[in-house]
Amino acid sequence: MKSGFAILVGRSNVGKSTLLNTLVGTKIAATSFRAQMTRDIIHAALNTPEGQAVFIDTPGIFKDKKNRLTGKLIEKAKEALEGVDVIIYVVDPTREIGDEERYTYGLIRHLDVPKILVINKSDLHKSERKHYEAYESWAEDFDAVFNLSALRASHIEPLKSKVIELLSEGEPMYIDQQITNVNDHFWTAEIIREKIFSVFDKEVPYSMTVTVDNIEEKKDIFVIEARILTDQERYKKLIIGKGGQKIKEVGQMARRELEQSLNKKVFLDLEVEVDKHWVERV
Ligand SMILES: Nc1nc2c(ncn2[C@@H]2O[C@H](COP(=O)(O)OP(=O)(O)OP(=O)(O)O)[C@@H](O)[C@H]2O)c(=O)[nH]1
Ligand SMILES: [Mg+2]
Repeated sequence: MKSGFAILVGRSNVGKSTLLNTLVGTKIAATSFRAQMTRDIIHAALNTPEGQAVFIDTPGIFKDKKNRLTGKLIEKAKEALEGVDVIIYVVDPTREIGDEERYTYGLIRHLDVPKILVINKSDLHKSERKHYEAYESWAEDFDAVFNLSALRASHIEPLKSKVIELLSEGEPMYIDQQITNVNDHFWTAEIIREKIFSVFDKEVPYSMTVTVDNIEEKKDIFVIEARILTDQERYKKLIIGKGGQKIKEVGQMARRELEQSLNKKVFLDLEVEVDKHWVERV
């Protein structure tokens, strides 16, 4: 049987997490139209008759903002590259190849591991994918190139087959029903954080984290206790909103998605706290 790790790397927002979810057919990683959604290394295993590929989602490389969070995320992505069997380098053809892309490519270029180039967002009109040819001209540095849409799940099968083909023989890493390193608390927190990314703009998404303290399954309802931790009192006020309007909106969006996935009613107890040290724990 084939077995191994295939890592998804690239700039922030190119669609790595969307691709991870599409590859395994279930939502494991949170996604957002805002940069820097992913902050952790997330595994999702794909089992096929030929073997198992464990896809690794990583924080996107983001060079515009110099802050502690960004520095930590880049370090995590770099560390995750160690010991992988295949690199899937994901690019967004709507964005120009600039310093950030060259820096990102520089992280993997020298690695002696099979590399696949994924030019994502093929569902968008050609006129939006202005830089397609520029990325495609890198083809000779890669073992394979795929033009696909992670969002629409189009042209995904050839990528799966290629990854499996590039893996060596070995035992599967994830067995029984387990396909991910993500536990219920983490996953629930990510869904809530995803909703905060979609409700708030500017600095709020980058000034907070979510932690789930308790998940209790009762006969016909899940009772979930979670906290949003944020840097400053003024962000706490923004997150709560006038008369609690904003936090209510976040809570409702998260609850709806959680109920759908868990197939059960959810009571979500969501609090906001100031914690200046949350970044240290990322
Ligand atoms: N049109 C289109 N949009 C896509 C596609 N794949 C991802 N997106 C969108 O691109 C945005 C970023 O997607 P993510 O999957 O969160 O990107 P990421 O690379 O994981 O981002 P970070 O976690 O910040 O590094 C979201 O709005 C997605 O819906 C695609 O194939 N087509
Ligand atoms: Mg991501």
